[in-house]
Amino acid sequence: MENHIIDPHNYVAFTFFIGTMAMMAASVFFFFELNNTSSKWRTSVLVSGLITFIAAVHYYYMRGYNLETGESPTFFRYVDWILTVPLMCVEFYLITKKAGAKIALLWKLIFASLVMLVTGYIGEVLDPAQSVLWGVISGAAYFYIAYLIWFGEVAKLSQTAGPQVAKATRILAWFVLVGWAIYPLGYILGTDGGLFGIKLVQDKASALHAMDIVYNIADAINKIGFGLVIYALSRKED
Ligand SMILES: *C/C=C(C)/C=C/C=C(C)/C=C/C1=C(C)CCCC1(C)C
Repeated sequence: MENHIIDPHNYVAFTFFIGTMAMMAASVFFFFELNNTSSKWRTSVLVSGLITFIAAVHYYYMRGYNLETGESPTFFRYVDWILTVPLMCVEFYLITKKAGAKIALLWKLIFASLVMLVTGYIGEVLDPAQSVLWGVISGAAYFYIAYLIWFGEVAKLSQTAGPQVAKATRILAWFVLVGWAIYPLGYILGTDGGLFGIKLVQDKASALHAMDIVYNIADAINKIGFGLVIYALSRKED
């Protein structure tokens, strides 16, 4: 059992703590703002709040788990992602729906995100000896999602949904391309296979610490930032 007090040099515990606080604050913000959101955008802002709320609950748990065991809460990390990433797909569907997005597009995005996350979990936990292979499969699903958003159906529909939706979709596309790309970096740092056999951090404990810090930073950027883009869109267009 480790100490229950966060050492200021324990960046893993600290980022879990600050992550919890940030997700909680963001949820309160999105939920309270629902009252002054036009009915057209209310569901989208609600989903932004659900994403940060689900993360807040997981972060609260993961923070305690990490503090008590000193270990990486990988299982709950993936439970969080498997709930929140499909909700981000719902956001893309909702903002392009007015331009005619079909439910099939939503299922495509959700299916690809499940493939991305399940194969990532297999590589981290169930078959770590093949972490490079599973990482590549997960990466392919990730690129498919990025493709749909940058050049595929999401991009095309957003062009016909008015200038504000087009602009917001472009910003969200950058989140997916750059913000989401932070996660494979965490995976490369934390798994034994490293970057096609090259291990960036040799010591296993340090590698896992680096992975947790990278994932925690990525979550804050992607969940709160993503929600704020939707929020900003809801203010510009009614
Ligand atoms: C709120 C949580 C989010 C936006 C999580 C996103 C997670 C990813 C984009 C994870 C991607 C991965 C790869 C592309 C390859 C290696 C394995 C993963 C699962 C870390």
